[in-house]
Order: sequence, then structure tokens, then C-alpha cells
Amino acid sequence: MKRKPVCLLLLLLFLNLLSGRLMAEDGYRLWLRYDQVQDAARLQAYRQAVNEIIIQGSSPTLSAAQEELQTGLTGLLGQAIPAAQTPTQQNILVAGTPSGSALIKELNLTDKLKAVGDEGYLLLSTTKNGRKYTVIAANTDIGVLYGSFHFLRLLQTQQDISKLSLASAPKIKKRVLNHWDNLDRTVERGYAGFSLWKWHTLPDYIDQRYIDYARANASIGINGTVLTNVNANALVLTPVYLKKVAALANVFRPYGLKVYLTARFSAPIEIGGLKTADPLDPQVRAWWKKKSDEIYTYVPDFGGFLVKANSEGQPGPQNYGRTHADGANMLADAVAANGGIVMWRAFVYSDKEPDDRAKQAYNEFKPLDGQFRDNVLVQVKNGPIDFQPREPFHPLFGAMPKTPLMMEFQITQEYLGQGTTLAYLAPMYKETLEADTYAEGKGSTVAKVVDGTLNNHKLTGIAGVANIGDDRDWTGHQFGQSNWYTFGRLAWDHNLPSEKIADEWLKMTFTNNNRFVAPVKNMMMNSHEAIVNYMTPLGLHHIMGRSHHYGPGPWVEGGPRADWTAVYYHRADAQGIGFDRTKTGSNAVAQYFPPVTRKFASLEKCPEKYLLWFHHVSWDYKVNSGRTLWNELCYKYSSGVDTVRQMQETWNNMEGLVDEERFNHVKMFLTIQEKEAKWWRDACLLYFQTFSKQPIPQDLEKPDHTLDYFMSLDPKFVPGI
Ligand code: GCW
Repeated sequence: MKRKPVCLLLLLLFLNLLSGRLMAEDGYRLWLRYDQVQDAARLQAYRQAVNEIIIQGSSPTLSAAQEELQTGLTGLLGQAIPAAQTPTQQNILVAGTPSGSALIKELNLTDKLKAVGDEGYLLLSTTKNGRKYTVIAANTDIGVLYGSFHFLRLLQTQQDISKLSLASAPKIKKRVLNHWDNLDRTVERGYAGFSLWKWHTLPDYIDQRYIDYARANASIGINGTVLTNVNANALVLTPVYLKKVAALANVFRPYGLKVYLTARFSAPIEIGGLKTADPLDPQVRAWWKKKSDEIYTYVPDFGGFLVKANSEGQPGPQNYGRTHADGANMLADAVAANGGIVMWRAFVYSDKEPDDRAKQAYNEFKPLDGQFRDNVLVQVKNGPIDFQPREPFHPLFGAMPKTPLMMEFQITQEYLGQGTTLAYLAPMYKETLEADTYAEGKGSTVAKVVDGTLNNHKLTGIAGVANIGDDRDWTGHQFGQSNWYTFGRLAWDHNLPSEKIADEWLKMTFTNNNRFVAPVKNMMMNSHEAIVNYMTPLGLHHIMGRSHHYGPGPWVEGGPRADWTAVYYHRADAQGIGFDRTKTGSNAVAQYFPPVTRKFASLEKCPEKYLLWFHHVSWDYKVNSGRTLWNELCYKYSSGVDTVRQMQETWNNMEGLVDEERFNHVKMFLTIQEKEAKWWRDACLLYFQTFSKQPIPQDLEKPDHTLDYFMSLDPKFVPGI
């Protein structure tokens, strides 16, 4: 008799431990953690402010808002908050639209709501009939959902919510993730496991991940997702797959997330049985129209197509002597009646063209300005080469005033240490967005080109190549989550400072404790520059390992094409190093507007961070620090490694301030990063030293291997290829 309770106790303990394990902080919850607010005064204030939630009106989106608020507040306040249809309490959280909610309508917000458009919202504190209201109001249900997430964020970051008076609306219309996910679930340049989309079990099995993915995107305002790789497979356009696509679209719809697909240009041949994919051929045009109409029967709010054409072996209109505009317009016509758009990528460079690769997209696309249909966006990478650790802004920004240009950032860290590197990318994204193109005079920033204000475009867009996979923590590295978060936040409002985004993300993802937030934010803010320093300082670029792009490879030469090598880009020789893109070289500088051209073309005025991007500079040239170029290179490479070591120190001091599991995860990845940073530094300096013939300055750490050793390294099975 006596043993039973003991057994029961043990069982309970066991179950407890088990659930404790399952509940461990593995990063799955992302920034949507709703643990009880730690600050006692704030907690009390929040409990007082919200006694009841009222959402009048009904739709799947409002249900999502209701559920999120309910779960969020229950967790954050540590007590259940009842829902009601009409006020019964004193302090009420009310969310809705004037058309769906009588309560919201009575608050007379018409004028204020006008300013926030289709996706924006208001957060207000007000009183009425002796009751206190915290109001989440919008013109649309999706605005209500976005506002709900914002409200929860205020609590998660322990802000004052007693006198709310804010309005928020996105600056850019199409805020889209690009998944480079293949149908076999491998992910090109993906470092977080396999694709989220389990094509084999769709449409019948709906993974909880799909819902949580949609929630996460909605929480930061991302409103579109391209499910498939730009190196496209036409099969996704066949009925078998369209059913699966429809199942995902159904899950995403309440969260305002539209589905897009990549269109393989040769699909009419591959799955349509036609002999050609010529965009001016009537049969081909009819095929795409019919195919698009068919897609809309599966996904009535299908967003449209993303296309990589005549680039890196992908088929395209040029196969038939047609232009990129001919190709884009054909697809645009096919989806126009259903409100679809085409995102046509400008990432093109010819394998027959001997000209500087950095110039080719501009040369190809600028003459086509004005020739695209209204529902086409031309999607341009942030820089003219390819998502390098640092690039100057792409010269197409500002150069095609009649065409809406969509920004393409890479969130996945193909060239930034891949899965093991802590790189906070807000400063990098903002460097591009804030760059001045001078297209319409001073102040013509890239951000204004992209958000449409410079040339008055209504259709605007921004894309981020996703870093998400089926790893438990979604992004492989816990800190990779910060870049998904950042992309969404900047897509909504590119004016947000990097520090603020980091601050929010840290508080929501880890803790509000300032002993953690302040130093770790500082570490994040320096992380991108550190990588630039130990990989490609002073404007160097494209010197990574061949094909998998992992690790240093400044010696890479030969092979199928010159512009896939490293030597093509760094041009190191006995005299100096760097790619002359001035008049005496490729003259790529001429593609910018005159004030920018003048700055980049001048050896003295060119910002040092772009020096070797635009100039071939002698080893003995004196840079701003007073050092010779060679010595500066040595110091930059070394300082990158030093910063990583400081990051390790900072992180080690955080032990005990965050959960053990994520603490250890980051600690171990920083160990890897330090090794990789040293590998980059030593390999690059030893290699470049064969040209400079100068010693590494005395006070700097020396490589402990030979150049031959580094050149012999040949990492196998690097992920993401
Ligand atoms: O950065 C390069 C990548 C390719 C990628 C290509 C692109 C999807 O190495 O893997 O292909 O860019 O952007 O199309």
C-alpha cells in the first residue's frame, strides 16, 4: 500500500523530467517565446491593463490573432485572460477593424486608419464609458494580426503600454522570402538541414512547422514566400505538385503569406510537350496562360512567378533571340488577370562575354527600362557580383527609373561563413539601403529606389534568400534567426536602426536582462565587420573555395570560366592587388551616377572598404592609417580574428544568464568560427605574401601552417551545394 504513492511520485518526476527535456530551449520557438515577464512592476502593470480580450468579427486571420494574443498573454502574464464578445471588465484589449467590430467602429478612428493602408495598424490607449481600452485597430484583418504581434512584442521587450499612440504601415509592398529549396528537399546554399516542405507527405500531412513558419513570418510582416529554387524544376507546375502547393497556401493564407513559385522557362517543352519555349510564339504564350489559370484554380490568391533566366545555365528568352523583357512580359501577361506579378531576376552574366562580370547585369537590363509590363518587378541583388561579404551597391539601383526594382538580399550565409558563423546582417543590409545613388540628385538612396518613393512606383518589393531549414532551431545557428527577423523588420521599415532590431530580437529570443542584452548586442553589431576583415578586407571579393564556397581559396584559378575563379577578382601581382574598375581598367565605375563615379574612381576618395573592388593598388601605397597597403591587409585580417576572440570572451561571460542548451550551442559554434577565421587569415596572408614579398608585421600572430598545407585542404561534402 505504501509503495504506490512512491511509484506515482517517481512516475510524475519522470514525466516531469521528460517534459522538461521536451520543453528545453532548443530555439524552436524563435522570437515568439511568451514566458512570464520577469520585471515585477511591469508584470503587474500588464496584468492591470488587460483583463479581457475582445475580438469582434470572424475570419481565419482574426482567429489566428485571437489565438496568438490568448497564448501570448497567458504566457507573458502568467495567467489566463478571458475572451469576450462584449465588455464585461474594466480594462480591455480590443482588436479589430471598423467593418468587423462595432467596438472599434465606435472609437471613430477613420482618419487615423486612412494613413495605415491595407496592412498597417494602430495601437492606442483610450477610455470610453468608464472603461479603459488598449486598442489594436486596422482596416483589414491582416492589419489586426500584424498589430497583435506588435503588441505582444511590446510586452516581450517590457515596454510601457499604458499610453499607446502609434501607427505603423509597411514601406514596401511585397516582402518575400526566396527559398532555394529543391523538390528532393535539398536546399541550395542551405545550412540548416533539409527543406521545410515535405513534398512527399503533402497535401495530406500538415506539419506543425508550416503553421509556426507562417506565424513567425506574420510576426515580422513577411507577406510572401517563393517555395522553390530559382534553379527551377518544371515539375512543381504539374497537378501532382500544385495540390501540395495548394495545401501549403491554405495553411499560410490566414497569416497573410502568399505563395509564389519559380517558373522554369523551358517548362512548355519539359512538361507541356511543345517544341519551343520562345516567348513570342503564340502556342507558348497560350500554354503559360493556361498553366497560370490552372494554378489559380488550386491557389486562388497565387502571388506569381520568380524567374532566373539565361543565368548560370538556366534557359531563358535569349535562347530564342528574345530579350529579358519579352520573357518577363509573357509571364506577366499570363498572371495579370488574376492579379499576379512576375519577379524577374537581373542576376545575369554571360558565359561568352569577356567583359567584367560586375558590369553585365547593368549592360543587359538598363536598355530595357520602360519595356516591362506594370506587374513586373526586376529583382536585383544588393551588389553587382554575388552576395559577397561586402559589395558596393548595384549600379542598376537608380538606373531604371521606369521599372520597379526589387531588392534581393541573401539571408542564408553562403559567403559569410555558412552555418557556423555568427554574423548579424542588419548593418550590411542597411549599408546598401542607405547608399546614395544620386540618381535624382543627393539623397536618392537605394532604399528610396526600392520603396518606390524616388520614382513614384506603387508596386514595390524586397526579397531575402531564406536561411531556414528543418533543423530544430530553424536556421542552424541560433543567431541565424536574427537575420530572418531582421529581414522582415527592415522590409517593413528600412529606417529601423540595426541596434534597435538587435535589441528587440535579443530580448524576445533570450532575455531582457541588460547584463546580457548590452554586451551581446555590441557583439552582434561588430560581427559582420569582423567577417569582412578576416575574409575579404579592403574591398577584396570572391576569393572563397571553389563551388561549395566554404573557406578561403584565393589561389583558385582555371576551370570552366575565368569569372568563377579568385584570381580573376583579386588580380594580385608583384606590383599590387585589386581589380581596376576605373577608366584604365574595366571602367565599371562609369555605370554609377557622376558623383558616385567620381568618388569610386578616385584612389584618394574611394572609401577604403571598397578600395580593392575598384582599384589595383600597389603594395606600398599608404592608406588612411598611415600603413602600407600590405601592412594594412595584415592588420585587417588579424583584427578580424581578434574580434572573433572577443566575441568568444563576451559570450563566455553570458553563462548562467541564458539557458544552458543555447549557451553551449553558441559557444561551440564560436569555437568553430575562431578556427575558420584563423584559417582564412593565415591562408590569405600566406598566399598574398607570395606576391608582396613582404613580412607579416612583427607584432601580429604568425600562421602555424604553410601555404602548401592550406592549399591542400579539400573539404568534402560541404552542405548546401
Ligand atoms: O550565389 C550564387 C550561388 C548559386 C545561386 C546563384 C543565384 C541559386 O552560388 O547557388 O543559384 O547565386 O543567385 O542564382
